[in-house]
Amino acid sequence: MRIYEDPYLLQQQALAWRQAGEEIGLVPTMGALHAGHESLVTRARRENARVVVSIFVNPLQFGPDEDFARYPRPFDQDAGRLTALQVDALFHPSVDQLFPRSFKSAVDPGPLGDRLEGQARPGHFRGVLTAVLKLFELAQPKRAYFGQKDIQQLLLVRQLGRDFALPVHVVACPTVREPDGLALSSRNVYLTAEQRQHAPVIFAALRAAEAAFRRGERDAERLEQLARDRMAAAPGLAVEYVACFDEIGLQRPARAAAGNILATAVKLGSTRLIDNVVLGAGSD
Ligand code: PAJ
Repeated sequence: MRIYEDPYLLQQQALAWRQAGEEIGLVPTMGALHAGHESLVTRARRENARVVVSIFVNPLQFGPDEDFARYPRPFDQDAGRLTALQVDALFHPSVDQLFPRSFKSAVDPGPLGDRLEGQARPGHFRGVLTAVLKLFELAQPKRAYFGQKDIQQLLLVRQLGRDFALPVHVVACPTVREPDGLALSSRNVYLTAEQRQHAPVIFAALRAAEAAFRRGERDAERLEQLARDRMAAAPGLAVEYVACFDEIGLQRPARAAAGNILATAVKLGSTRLIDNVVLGAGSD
C-alpha cells in the first residue's frame, strides 16, 4: 500500500490506472477505522482492480462547537488495518493540501441538505459534499462506497452524482453493528461505560417501531412516537429527533411504506449518535 499526501500525486496515479483500464473503488473516511469502515473496504476490494481509501478529518463538515479538534486520529493503526485489507492507495492529505487558503468553491446540497442532520448541523452537508466532490476528482473512482448508517449523507452523495452527471456508481453498504445492536461509530469511544451500557436502546427502539410497521402500523407519526417512547426510559439519553421519511424528498409520508427510513439522532451526554432502519427490511 502506498500512502499519498499530495493530492496531485494521487490524481496522477489514479489517471494512470484508469488509462490502463483498471477500475478504481474509493472509500472516503475520516479514519479511526472500525469494522463498519472495513466492510466498505472489503467490498471495494472485491469489486475493483484498485482500491483507494481516504482518511481526512474534514474541517468543512464540523460546526464550531463540534468535535473536530478531538476527533480520534489513530493514523498508524488505521494504516495497518488498510495494509492488511490489501488497499492499493491510502490518501491522507493535510487540511492545507486539500483545502488551501486559495480554495473558495463549495457544493450547495440544496433543500435536502437543510433537513434532519442538516437542521441540527448547519453547513454540515455543504462541507461533506464539497470534500466528496474533490475526493472523486482526485481518486477518479468507478465506484464509491458509503454506509447506510449515514443515510442522509448517502442520499445526498447520490444526488450530487446525478445532478452533476458524475461517472461514479455510489454503492450503499449495510450498517455494521456491535452484538448488542449499537451501530459502530468512531464516536462510540467517547461514551462512558454507563452511557455505553444504555446506547443499545437506540437500535432497539428503531427496531421496535420497525416491527410495529411490519405488524401493520402505517401512521408515520405513531412509528416515530413509538421509538421516542422506547428511548425515553434510558437515563442520560436525549432524543434530538426521530423521523420517518421517504428516500427521495426526505418528507414524512402520509402513510408509511416499505422502503421508508426511520432515523434518529440522540445525545448521550455530549456524544451525538445517529442510526436508522429501513421499514420492511428488519429482522427480529
Ligand atoms: P466516516 O464517519 O469516517 O465514515 C466513512 C464511511 O463509513 C461512511 O460512508 C459511513 O457511512 C461509513 N460507516 C460508518 N459507520 C458505519 C457502520 N457502522 N457500518 C457501515 N458503514 C459505516 O462519513 C464520513 O466519514 C465523512 O462524512 C466522509 C464521507 C468521509 C466525508 O468527509
